[in-house]
Amino acid sequence: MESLESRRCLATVNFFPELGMLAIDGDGAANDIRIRSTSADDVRVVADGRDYGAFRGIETLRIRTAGGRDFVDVSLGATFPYLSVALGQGDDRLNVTVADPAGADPAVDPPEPDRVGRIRIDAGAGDDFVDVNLGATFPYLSVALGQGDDRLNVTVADPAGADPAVGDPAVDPPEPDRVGRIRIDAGAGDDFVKVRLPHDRYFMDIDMGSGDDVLQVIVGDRSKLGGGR
Ligand SMILES: [Ca+2]
Ligand SMILES: [Ca+2]
Repeated sequence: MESLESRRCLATVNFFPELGMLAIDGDGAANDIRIRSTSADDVRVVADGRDYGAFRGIETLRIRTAGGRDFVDVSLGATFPYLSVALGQGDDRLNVTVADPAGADPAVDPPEPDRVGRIRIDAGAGDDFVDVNLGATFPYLSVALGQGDDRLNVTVADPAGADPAVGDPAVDPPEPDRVGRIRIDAGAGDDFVKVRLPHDRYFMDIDMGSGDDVLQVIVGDRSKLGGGR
């Protein structure tokens, strides 16, 4: 009987073409959501073991896993502007990887609105583990870890091609849309937050909240840092 109960755990996947929104809603049990771009436009969804195939024309991807110990893995090659993940209660695990578009050179191809840009993560209550790996041209990341002893890793890749941190300002003037913004609210609990950035041209707003917290911010891992603007 118990195995029957657990097999009932099934996320709901709805695509609203008029809104360009793909909404994935978990239930109170442990959901397993895996999302992967299969080409420049297609996003494939596997939820609780069921393959929903590929979706095209997504502008907003909204994932809500509700209670339970949920696992969410999102790996994208940058195809739409808005990603929102709410993990709800429970000790959840979230991996988000958003690569820069293939061959993207931020000096030649500034970020365009048709790529993954704004990312909002709300881990909710529970001891959550959130791992975020971003390409260098993302514009906005907001993470709220909520209550619980949470762990967050954020890594931003080195820019492909010309490095805006060391570019020639005369040829390649700094532009606001090349600088990402990162907001982190760690909430209550004993949290561990680690942020790795390739250069210092990101706006950072970090509130560790109450609890016995650890914050590590590593800017640049090579001596090229400080190459001037
Ligand atoms: Ca759930
Ligand atoms: Ca949670």
